[in-house]
Formats: sequence, C-alpha cells, structure tokens
Amino acid sequence: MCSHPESEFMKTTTITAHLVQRLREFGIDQGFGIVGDFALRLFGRLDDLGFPIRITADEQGAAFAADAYARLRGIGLVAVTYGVGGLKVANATAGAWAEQVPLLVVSGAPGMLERQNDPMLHHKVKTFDTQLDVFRDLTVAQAVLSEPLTASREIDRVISAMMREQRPGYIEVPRDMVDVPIIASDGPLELPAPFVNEEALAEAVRLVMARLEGSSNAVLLAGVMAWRRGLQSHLLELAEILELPVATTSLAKGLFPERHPLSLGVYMGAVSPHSVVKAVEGADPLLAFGALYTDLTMGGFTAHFDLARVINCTDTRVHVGLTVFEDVPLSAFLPALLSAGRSRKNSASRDYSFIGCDFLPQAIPLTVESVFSCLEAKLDERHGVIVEPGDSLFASVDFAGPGWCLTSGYYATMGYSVPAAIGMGKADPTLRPVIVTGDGAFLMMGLELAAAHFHGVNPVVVILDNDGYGTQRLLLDGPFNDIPTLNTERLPDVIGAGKGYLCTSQTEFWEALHAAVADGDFAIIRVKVPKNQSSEALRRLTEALAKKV
Ligand SMILES: Cc1ncc(C[n+]2csc(CCOP(=O)(O)OP(=O)(O)O)c2C)c(N)n1
Ligand SMILES: [Mg+2]
Repeated sequence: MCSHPESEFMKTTTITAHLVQRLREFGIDQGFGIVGDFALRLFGRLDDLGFPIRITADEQGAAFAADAYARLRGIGLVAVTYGVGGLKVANATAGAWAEQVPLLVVSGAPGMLERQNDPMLHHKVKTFDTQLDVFRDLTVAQAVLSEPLTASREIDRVISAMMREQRPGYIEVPRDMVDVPIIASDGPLELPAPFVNEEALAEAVRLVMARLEGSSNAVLLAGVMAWRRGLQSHLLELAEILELPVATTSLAKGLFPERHPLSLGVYMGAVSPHSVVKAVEGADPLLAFGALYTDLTMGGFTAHFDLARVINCTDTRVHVGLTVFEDVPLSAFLPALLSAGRSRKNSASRDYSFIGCDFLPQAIPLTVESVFSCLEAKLDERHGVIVEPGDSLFASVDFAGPGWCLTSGYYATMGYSVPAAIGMGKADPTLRPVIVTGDGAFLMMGLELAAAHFHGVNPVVVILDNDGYGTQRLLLDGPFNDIPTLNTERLPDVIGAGKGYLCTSQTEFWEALHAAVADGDFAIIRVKVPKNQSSEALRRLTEALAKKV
C-alpha cells in the first residue's frame, strides 16, 4: 500500500499533472504511444506538462519501446486511445507481465457522460468495460479514473503495485475527466520496503556463507529479478570479492559484464556451450539470484540441476537445498550476503580488466556464428544490443556482448527489437542500439525504423536473412514458413535516411559493420545466410531435445 502521512499537504491538481508528477518521481520524462480522439486531450495535457509521448508506427511498437525503456529506467509509459489502440498493446503487456516489467498502459476512453444509455460509440467492443476486462488479466492493478475524489489515490495504487510486484499496470482516463480538478497529496509516493524476517535473513546468510567457504566449485547464476531489483553492482562486487564465476540467464544477459574474466556467459540449458553447462550444472553450490526457470531460458527444460546443490534466491524467499527461508527477499538477501562477504574477505582485491576479442574476417560465406563473432569484435560499451526471438536469440548465447542485452527471451514475441531500440535510445542516449533480428521478425516491425530515426535514435540493424521462419522450419517445414522477400537494404531510400548494406561474405559484413559503427546515421545490414543453416547453439538444442523425446 502507498502511504500518505496525516501531516502531508493536499493540493488541487489534475489527473495528468498528478500522473506526470509520479512518473517524474521515478525518474522518467517521456512515454510512447499513438493518439486518437478519445486520447487527444490526454496527450495534449501531457505535452503541455513537458511530458512528450513519442509516436511510433504502430501501438504495439510503442508498447515495446516503453517496455525497453522500463527495463533500463525502472518504469515505462505507453499511452493509447481506446479499443483500437488499447487492444493492440495487449500482446506487449502480456510480455511485460511474463518478464516482469513495470509497463504502465494509459488509455484514453469515452467520457463518463458519453457512456450514459450505453450508446454505440466507435472503438467500443461489447461494453465500455471490455478493454478494462482484457487488461484485468494482463496487469497487476487497474483503475478507471471516473471519480475526482479518488483519482490520485487510484493512480498511486496502480503505480505502487507495479513497482512492488514488477508487473504492468493499467489506467483508463475517460476524456471528460482530463481537466477535472482532483485532490492529491503533495508529497512523494513512498513505497514501503518489503517485509523481511531478520532472523531468517541472518540464518540464511550464515548458512550460505558456510556453504561457499567449504566449496571449490561454486558458481553464481544471475537472473532477471536481480536486474529488476537494481542489484547489478551488488552482484559484481560479490563475485569479485568471492572470486566466483558468474553465468546469467538469457533474460538477464548483460547484467554481469560478459567481458569480465569471471563471466561464464549465458546459461540456457543445452543451448549453451558444453563448458558453461558443465560449470553451472556441476556447481556446488549454484547460487542463483532471481532466475526465472522458464522453458526458453532453461533451453527447452534441458537444464539438469541437483536441487540439493542449488541455493535459489527469489523475490520473496531463499531456498538452501530443501530448507526454505520465507520472507527473505532477494533485495535484502544479496546486500546482506555482500556485507558478510566484505567482512570476511582478507586478500586485497584483484584488479579485473575486461577481456578483448578480435576477429579476422575472410572472404568466405557468412554463417550466423561469424556474424556474432564480428559483432563481438566490433561493438564496445557505447552499444546496447537487442536480440529478437528466433535464431538471433539462440546464437546470442555464444556472444560476449559489450553491455546490456534486451530480448523478449521468455514470452518470445516477434517484433520486439526495432521498437525496443527506440525505448533504449530514449532511456539511455549514450547507448547506440544494435539489433540482431530475423527476416521474419523484421517484416513485422521494420517500419518502426522510420519512427526511431524520426526521434533521433539511429540503430544498427543486422537482419539474418535465411529466407523465412528458420527456427520453425527446423521443427516442421512447409509453405507456412516461406515469407515475402524484402530488399531491406533499400529501405533507407524509402525512409530518406540511413545506409543499407547487403552482405554475403565475412569481409563484406565486417566492412559494412565497420562503416555502420563509425557513422551516426542508422544502418540496415542485410546478411544472407543459407536457408537451412542454423546456429551452433540452436543445433545443440535440437540435439538435446531429440534425445529427450
Ligand atoms: C508474434 C509472434 N508470432 C509468431 C511467433 C512464432 N515464431 C517463433 S520463431 C518464428 C520464426 C521467426 O522467423 P525469423 O524472424 O526470420 O527468425 P529465424 O527463425 O529465421 O531465425 C515464428 C513465426 C512468435 N514467436 N511471435
Ligand atoms: Mg528467418
């Protein structure tokens, strides 16, 4: 629950002013979305307040942009009109639910007076509550701001629940409510810290430290909830103090620097190289922070863990083998473990310098692996990588990225990457997004590049063009995996900006990438890879799954 101390002053404000105040308190200053008549006044007022809503080509793109923004800044806003806009962001909201992203959907809606006598208004489906009903299932908290007396508390309730649970939320603003005066507290929204059982916390720390001290092959596994709870620097320090190797899950790729000597890279069950699987599955203990054990992040459930050797720290509890410490959330446990580690450490801290990587391109046909090897050698910390579900996601397991890597790695919705680049570019203008996507996914959302450029975000887009739905072909081939060919390298002509490249050899790709990285304009690098050739990572998965059945 949010707190409003008795002594706090109340003030008269408006729904948009209160919403913007709260969003600014969480450090965000813009949203993404597409307007419509039910949302025009809402958009207008947000803009008047200096809180711009960045347009995209499609509402789903806006929601993906807001999702990426939220992953990097803690919360993101997508603003839409009623029905036609709102229902288009249902898929992205579902992804935000699954991957625990605080994505706030704000939808304009018919005014309360207009709803009287249940007229057939455009964009309405069954009832005026149809859209709300859809979002009840997709979000952690919902509010229709129909009452001036409760509107500010309703906004606070939704945002508090989102931040507490790290899930999306939904707010509907009837258009005749936008300018109605409301009463709101003058103070900041205070989020109470989660309840911690201090005794259980101390005992869990003691037990885990004892397990680590007696071990010679402990490994840390960094999961996405450690990212959501802002524990990146704690994890890094803990690994360095204890000199423990760290693997991340694919959803948390980049949470631990992948070019750090202690990084094992991504653990994704049988998708990962054998050496990583051996280190993670053979670890005793395996100390996992905030990992989500989903089919995709665990390589189609090919992960083999001996639970007696796993210490699993979740958002609410710590499991040490079969012992469970309730009310010991990750956000309290990791800092406490770090303090214990700091006090026991006696050696001087080592200096860790990042591992560089090189690649010597040859005039031979490209493979998915060689594309990633070139990327590994060319990209530095000024780049943020986004990989699309498909072979791009699987192959990225063998790639040590320069920093953050965003992906729809569990919900696995195609169409995420290019719009997510808009969110990434706006959330952190120091990062230039580099996208790796399949040709099928690009067909779904490629025009969002025009929106990215429009907003001054100029990504490098690498399209792995294997003539259709490669990952589906592996499972069952048929005409449903064939797609129209797009000469995507010519898209810059249509957009009137950017550079396009078509590459078939390693040397061509290397040169194109070199030019794209040096140039500030956006670049599309279409890479032709053989139709039935998949990455080694995907082949490892296919082999493991074949053994399973
Ligand atoms: C929105 C959405 N529709 C359908 C799918 C199912 N699907 C998963 S991978 C895939 C093919 C992807 O093709 P492409 O982007 O070319 O990548 P490739 O598999 O060739 O690497 C499909 C259709 C999905 N994940 N998301
Ligand atoms: Mg493809």
